[in-house]
Amino acid sequence: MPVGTNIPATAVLVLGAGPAGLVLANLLCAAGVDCVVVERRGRAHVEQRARAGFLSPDSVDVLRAHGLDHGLRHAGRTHDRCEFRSAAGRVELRYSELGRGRVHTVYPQQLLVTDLIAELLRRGGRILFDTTATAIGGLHEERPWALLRDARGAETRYEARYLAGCDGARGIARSAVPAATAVRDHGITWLALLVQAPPTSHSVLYGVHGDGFAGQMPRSPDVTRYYLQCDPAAGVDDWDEQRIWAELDRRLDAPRYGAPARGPILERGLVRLRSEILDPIQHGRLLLAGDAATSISPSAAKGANLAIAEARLLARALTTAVHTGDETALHRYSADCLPLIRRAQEFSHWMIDLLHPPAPDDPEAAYQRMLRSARLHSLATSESHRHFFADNYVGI
Ligand code: RFL
Repeated sequence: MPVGTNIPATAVLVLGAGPAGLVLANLLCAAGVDCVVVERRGRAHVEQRARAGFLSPDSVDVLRAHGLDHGLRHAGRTHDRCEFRSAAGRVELRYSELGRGRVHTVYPQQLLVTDLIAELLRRGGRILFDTTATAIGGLHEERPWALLRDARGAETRYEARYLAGCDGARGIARSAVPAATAVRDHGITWLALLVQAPPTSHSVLYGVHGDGFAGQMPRSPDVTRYYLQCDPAAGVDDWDEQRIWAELDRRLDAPRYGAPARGPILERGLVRLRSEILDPIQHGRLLLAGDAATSISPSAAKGANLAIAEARLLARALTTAVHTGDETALHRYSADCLPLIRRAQEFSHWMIDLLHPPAPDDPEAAYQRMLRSARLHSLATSESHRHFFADNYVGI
């Protein structure tokens, strides 16, 4: 805390209480680095926001090593297989038997966020809920700052030695980094559904259908996520329940393999597949992590895992900088993260190409379809392709 000033201050001001911000703050707190998390939403909202569910072994290792795996140990379920269904039949990959034999742990993101908040508060960390960072500045000065507006509209200037931009793909932090951006709008939209029903299969199901992708991912013993590729111009209301179940049945080939489990639809939303990568992911004393640093399509379940990996690297670099004044690791942060981000992007893109049919007006549609079936054939028949898949799917 600064002496002789009314301006509140901390060593690290973390913008955003998603997986990136909360893992970072927990690690900083455990290392004795003073930090404050600012979250524009209320606690109940972030603790109920259902998104990702698949944690990589690396993410689980980070959480375990830092005492953040209590809930995960009790309610997380290991998951080791996925299945592609297409007109050519089905290809099952048990990745516990492939690559390095590693598996996913299924643990819904909202439960992880709930655990991380509880643990941070237990460690004495501070979170300002219902508080929005409306501006940031002083990034090249000793004391960068953020302007914070609370739920009543009162504004406070908050200072820190470093700002961590963990405020997601639409936050304010990324726009303050004058980075080169590489962007791809895939022109693909998914209808994302959360359904009160147990998953029908032990596998993640990928329906590789000529009319569009359909997916089924387990979330908990009685909740399943479904995805349906839909017309990018469509709205959520264009899909009534009858149409949703009919399309899931068709694209996941219910006549051959059985119908996906039905149940009340708890939540529905649209996800536009868009990828963006910033380079660098830091500017002065502002450092980005998670979706703020890179937007990645959910096709390969990499977003939350990247967020955790970056938070770990950032926590280490910030701890050294705050405790010793040595900023060497901090200056290298972006260069350390980018190879990881690029690999995750590349594999997600590989998945996007595999899962989605070419656009109807694509003059090279026939060629694209041929590539898709060759890729599926390789996964069915080539041991090295199966290992490549397992390594990238579970790893990175
Ligand atoms: P988050 O989780 O978006 O958190 C950012 C937080 O910042 C807050 N915020 C602000 N706070 C203060 N001031 C401001 N100005 C602020 N602006 C924003 C927000 O309220 C929010 O709480 O980002 P973070 O921490 O980087 O975590 C990233 C992950 O949430 C994201 O990558 C994943 O959810 C992506 N994702 C998946 N990732 C996986 O690894 N596996 C999956 O299976 C998976 N499935 C998914 C997904 C994302 C989805 N959607 C809807 C985006 C499924 C879906 C449907």
